[in-house]
Amino acid sequence: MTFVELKKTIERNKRFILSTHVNPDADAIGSELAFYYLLTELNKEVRVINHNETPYNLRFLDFDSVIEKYDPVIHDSVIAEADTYVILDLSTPNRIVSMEKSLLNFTKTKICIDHHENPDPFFVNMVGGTSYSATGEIIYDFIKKSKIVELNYKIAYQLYAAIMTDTGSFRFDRTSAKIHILIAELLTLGVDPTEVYDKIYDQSNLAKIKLLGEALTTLKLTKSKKIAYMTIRNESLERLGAVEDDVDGFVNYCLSIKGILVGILFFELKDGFKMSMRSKGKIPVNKLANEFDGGGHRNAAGSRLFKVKMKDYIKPVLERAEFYLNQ
Ligand SMILES: [Mn+2]
Repeated sequence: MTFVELKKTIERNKRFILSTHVNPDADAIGSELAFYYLLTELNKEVRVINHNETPYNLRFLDFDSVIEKYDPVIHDSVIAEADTYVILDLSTPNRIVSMEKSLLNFTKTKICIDHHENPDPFFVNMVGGTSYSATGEIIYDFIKKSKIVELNYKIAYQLYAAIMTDTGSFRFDRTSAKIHILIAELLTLGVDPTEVYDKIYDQSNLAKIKLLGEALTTLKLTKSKKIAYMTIRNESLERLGAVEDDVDGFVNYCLSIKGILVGILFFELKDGFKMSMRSKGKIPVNKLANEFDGGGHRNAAGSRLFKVKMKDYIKPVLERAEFYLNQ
């Protein structure tokens, strides 16, 4: 679907439902809210309904408290009365989890705005594509090219959070000159980059940082010195008062070591364990994850195994990781 078609669809319709993926990140929440402000400028009726509650470090983005947590009793009738269902930052219906049925049953206009690979053919009206660094960048382009609304501070604030986080603070490989130019425009509209970064990233609980400290003391390299791995015992979480989500991002410390090409975090759970894998360049950690019932992308993958002991898997996983290193 082109921007021209999207603009026409918006102009023709009145009641909109917006939703995003499970465990929403700042691109998910920021894109939804930017699109919400765009639609409300045009006097549309808009409801933003998500499977999850907004994570605590992203609640500041929802300064007008518009995001609702999906409850079929309340929302199924609201969705049935809408004429347009827009999902943002995902392109496979099962990633809205409890809301999937409401989307599959929706017979009126469905629109998907996303930048992930391999969108599900279920979505006929796709906007965006993999050339975009973030869903927020698609919305920026749409606003600029269609001139559907004027860019304002509220929209710019959401788009900044979306694009800053999805580009890894402007360092991932889709960070282009164009991104920096559009970011300059967002800052001109009054967005404070120091404030947004601090609110998203510098709000950790003490327990999380203590857990990171313990994880880092377990860091080891394999014989090739190209693979770094860490282990976290379930006992540590309980003792420190940390939660499963606190472990997000720890694996990246493995890749921050000079010469390391693959990083693996082994994370023990009550009924099994989880692995997070990261790699540089062409090393396919998704293939490694596949061998252990997992999956993902070439440079970021993972797996969760039930009813097995983590210690029995560390050696075989590292051996297979060495294999992919040498492919
Ligand atoms: Mn995204």
